Amino acid sequence: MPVGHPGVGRVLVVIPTYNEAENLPDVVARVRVAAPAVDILVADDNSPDGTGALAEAMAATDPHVNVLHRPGKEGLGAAYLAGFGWARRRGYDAVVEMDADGSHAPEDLPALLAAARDADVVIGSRWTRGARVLNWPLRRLLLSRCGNLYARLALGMPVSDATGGYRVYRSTALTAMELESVCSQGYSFQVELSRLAHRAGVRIVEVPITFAERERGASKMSPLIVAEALWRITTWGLRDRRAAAWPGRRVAGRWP
Ligand SMILES: Nc1nc2c(ncn2[C@@H]2O[C@H](COP(=O)(O)OP(=O)(O)OP(=O)(O)O)[C@@H](O)[C@H]2O)c(=O)[nH]1
Ligand SMILES: [Mg+2]
Repeated sequence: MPVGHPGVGRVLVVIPTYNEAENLPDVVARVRVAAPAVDILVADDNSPDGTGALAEAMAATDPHVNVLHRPGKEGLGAAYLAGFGWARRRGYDAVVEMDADGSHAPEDLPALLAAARDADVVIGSRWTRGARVLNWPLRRLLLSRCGNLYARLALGMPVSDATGGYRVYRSTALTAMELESVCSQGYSFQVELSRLAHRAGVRIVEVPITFAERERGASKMSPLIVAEALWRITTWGLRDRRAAAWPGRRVAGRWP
């Protein structure tokens, strides 16, 4: 009898949380209905609103739900890396990234997992044919479109939604991706992982999703997070160009 999801294996959905008490129960319940065989790990950064305790209560009644309590707010990237490590130590075959705010519809998860049968990384994309983005203000649409255009041009990646955070990674891909070099704290984490996957030569596919603006709770998006992404994408782009111009030359440190 095969274990987990057909063609993919044992799947862990990692949901990073910071003050998502209003959203988490609904998202967890929807994941359990949409993909009953997957396990869930809530990676909570000691949310002041009690999200961690709420997750603990769900875990107490459902063996598919687990909680990773982290000491304090360290950013999305650190929470995901801790979740990936948790999955690796327990032998999961694939890890899913999903936001807790309802923007990533759990109902799209079966399509992402189906695509993972023939791919190493599946990106739930807002910017491929068939995708829908609901209730996003114009400034967020523009930020996402321009950010993705810049990332694609700077990094030369054939990915239309490099900033999207609804993804499936096969564990073999994560192993190939040099995660120890990851330095992003905020949402540039998604671009950084796209770049590492592209550089590792793993198979990346994009699947259209329906993305909706959060209805409850506060966004953690900030000008600092946008600035980090811009800075890092520029740095990686310059570094890649320098490496292409002088192949074989050793590049010291993190500066391009
Ligand atoms: N553990 C942890 N989770 C975080 C942190 N920052 C954000 N998150 C979670 O990461 C997910 C995405 O955060 P959001 O605030 O929705 O960010 P976003 O989706 O880029 O921005 P919006 O479109 O404005 O919602 C949510 O589940 C957050 O709770 C953090 O520092 N630690
Ligand atoms: Mg969000």
